[in-house]
Amino acid sequence: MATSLCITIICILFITSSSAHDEKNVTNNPADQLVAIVNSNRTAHKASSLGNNPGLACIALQYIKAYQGNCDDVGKSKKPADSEFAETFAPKCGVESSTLAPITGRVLGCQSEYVNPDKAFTEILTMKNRSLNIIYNTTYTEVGAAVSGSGGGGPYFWCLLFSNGKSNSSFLLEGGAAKITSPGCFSGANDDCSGAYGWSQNLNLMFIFAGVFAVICYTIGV
Ligand SMILES: *[C@@H]1O[C@H](CO)[C@@H](O)[C@H](O)[C@H]1NC(C)=O
Ligand SMILES: *[C@@H]1O[C@H](CO)[C@@H](O)[C@H](O)[C@H]1NC(C)=O
Ligand SMILES: *[C@@H]1O[C@H](CO)[C@@H](O)[C@H](O)[C@H]1NC(C)=O
Ligand SMILES: *[C@@H]1O[C@H](CO)[C@@H](O)[C@H](O)[C@H]1NC(C)=O
Ligand SMILES: CC(=O)N[C@H]1CO[C@H](CO)[C@@H](O)[C@@H]1O
Repeated sequence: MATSLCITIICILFITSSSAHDEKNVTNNPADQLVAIVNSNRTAHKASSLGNNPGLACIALQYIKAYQGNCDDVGKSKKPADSEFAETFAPKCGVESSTLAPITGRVLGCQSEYVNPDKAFTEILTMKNRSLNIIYNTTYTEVGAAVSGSGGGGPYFWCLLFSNGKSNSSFLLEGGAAKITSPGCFSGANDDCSGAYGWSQNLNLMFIFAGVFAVICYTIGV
C-alpha cells in the first residue's frame, strides 16, 4: 500500500518536473510563449503570423499596470483612454513618439491564479467570441504581449495589443531597449522572465515539499 502510494508520488513528481523543464526551454518568457500561441492559432485560421514587437509589448505591460491590480475592472468601462498610449504608456517604456502607430486591437484577461500561457489563451483571453474575432483580424502586422502579477503574486493579467504599423519601424525604443519596469514580462525583447513574479517560487516550494514527502514515503515503504 505504502509502496504503491510512493510510486504514484514519484511518478507525479517526475511528470511535473519534466513538464516544468520543457516550459523553461521554450523561451523562458510567458509573454513570448503567448505570442507563439497567437501566431499558430492565426495561421491555423488563415491569418498571417505577426511580428513580435517589444515596444508594443512594453506598452501592453503599462496598460496592465493602469488597472492597479483590480481584476474586477477588466471588461468594465474603466479601460484606459486611447490618449494614454501616447501620453503615458509609451514614454514610460522609452518608445520614440515619432514611431507610434495606431493600436487597432486589444485583448485583456485577468485571473486570480497563475496559469500557463496555453491556458491563458484558451480560458482567459478567448473566453468571449469577440476576443477571437479581434485575435484573428487580418489587418494587423504586429503584436505585443505582456503578463503581470501586481507585485509578489496574483491577480495575473494577460494583455495582447495589435497594430497595423510597419514592422521594424514602429514602436521603436530609445537606445534599442525597453526600460525594464518589473514586475511583469513582455514579449519580443529576448529576455528571460519568470512570468508572474512569485509563481516560480511557489513551484520550487512545491518541489521541496514533494521531496520531503517522497523521503518520508521511502522510509515507510521499503
Ligand atoms: C490554438 O492553438 C493551440 C495549439 O496550437 C490549440 O491547442 C488550440 O485549440 C487553438 N485554439 C483555438 C481557439 O483555435
Ligand atoms: C479588423 O480591425 C480593423 C481595425 O480595427 C477594423 O476596422 C475591422 O472592422 C476589423 N475586422 C473584423 C473582421 O473584425
Ligand atoms: C462562440 O462561437 C461558437 C462557434 O463559432 C459557438 O458555437 C458558440 O455558441 C459561441 N459562443 C458565444 C458565447 O457566443
Ligand atoms: C524586420 O527585421 C527582421 C530581422 O532584422 C527581418 O528578418 C525582417 O525581414 C524585417 N521585416 C521587415 C518588414 O522589414
Ligand atoms: C534555449 C535552449 O535551451 N534551447 C534548447 C531547447 O531544447 C532543445 C532540444 O531539447 C535544444 O536543442 C535547444 O538548444
